Amino acid sequence: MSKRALITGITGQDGSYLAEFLLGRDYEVTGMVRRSSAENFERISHLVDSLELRQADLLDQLSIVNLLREVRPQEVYNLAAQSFIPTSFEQPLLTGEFTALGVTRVLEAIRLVDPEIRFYQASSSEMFGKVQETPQRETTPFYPRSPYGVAKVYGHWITINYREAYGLFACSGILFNHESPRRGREFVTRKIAEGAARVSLGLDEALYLGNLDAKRDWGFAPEYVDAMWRMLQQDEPDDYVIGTGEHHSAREFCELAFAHVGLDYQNCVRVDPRFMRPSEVDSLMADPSKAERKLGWRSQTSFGELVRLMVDAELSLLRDRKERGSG
Ligand code: NDP
Ligand code: GDR
Repeated sequence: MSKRALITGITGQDGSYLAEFLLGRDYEVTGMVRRSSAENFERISHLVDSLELRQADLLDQLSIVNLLREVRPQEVYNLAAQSFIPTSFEQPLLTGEFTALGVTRVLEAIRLVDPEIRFYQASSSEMFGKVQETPQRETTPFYPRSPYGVAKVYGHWITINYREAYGLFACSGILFNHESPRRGREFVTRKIAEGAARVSLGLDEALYLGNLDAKRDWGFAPEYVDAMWRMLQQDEPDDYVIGTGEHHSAREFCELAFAHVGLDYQNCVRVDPRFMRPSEVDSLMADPSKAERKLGWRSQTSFGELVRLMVDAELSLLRDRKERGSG
């Protein structure tokens, strides 16, 4: 019999790749979506016939309890969150409600409906913030630098607490940045990829960015959802750092992206103070050796390949749009 999985945040980048991954493994997949005046299924439009989508909201406890009662999943992947760091400075309370307390609401629902459910929490390298050691591993102390990072620390510890207090099979994946052509347009990799494509096609003159010296450990998102699934297939619940083990600056991303379309980024990129953050995370780099040892997981796509595939995806999107006469 096939397993049932519930994904919160299925309309997001990771939710769409995880749904594809689980459907490929014969799971019945239900996605939790929040009510909106206009459908927002762009990333899962190719999957909607194979999925069940149900409305519930991380802000509404009873809606999550009822959803679990109706779906009775064996695995729950909690990917829903307010995930954009600049917004967390502007809306710190709402970010806390979604990204921190939302985790407890899902855990409480599991405890009430079926404590056998296996639970995955989308934790983040942003918890390391002002890093206390390099590279960062599971035992590195946290020092978050944004309301988002603080909220994720809460989500991480409440996951561990429910594991220890109630014996839930609850895992926390501390994922470093992972990107793809499905990344939200406001995140720096997608913004650079789109900017390089637009400048090369003469649609824009320049790209405006913030701190080019920030360094991140950037991997390819479809590979990271495999790691989430592997965590829930282990004999014991645990926490894992997932990343490439390398880091690169936003400047290097620009350099490679613009070079890929035959341009020098120095002539095309301008720094705009509007995109600077009140407190920044300067540099992150994973030590993913535990995941490699215990889950048999390692990243496959190099930094250069990631940059090129993202720029190529933007170029073909813009060309398609031009052919359809819409922009
Ligand atoms: P996205 O921002 O692309 O997706 C977030 C998802 O959460 C969307 O489906 C969104 O729905 C949903 N959501 C937000 N608020 C609510 C709510 N109140 N009720 C129900 N659903 C809600 O994020 P990613 O796919 O990139 O990331 C997935 C998770 O992993 C997030 O928790 C993120 O913080 C975390 N993470 C991401 C990393 C990355 O590099 N991508 C790294 C480490 C952690 P809607 O479409 O309606 O807005
Ligand atoms: P991040 O991703 O904050 O790491 O969070 P983002 O792509 O937003 O920023 C990465 C770094 O690039 C710098 N930067 C810019 N960022 C944006 N968005 N726009 C710009 O114009 C720009 N210029 C420079 C930023 O200052 C930053 O240092 C992502 C999210 O997916 C989180 O949800 C997740 O938890 C972490 O990755 C791991």
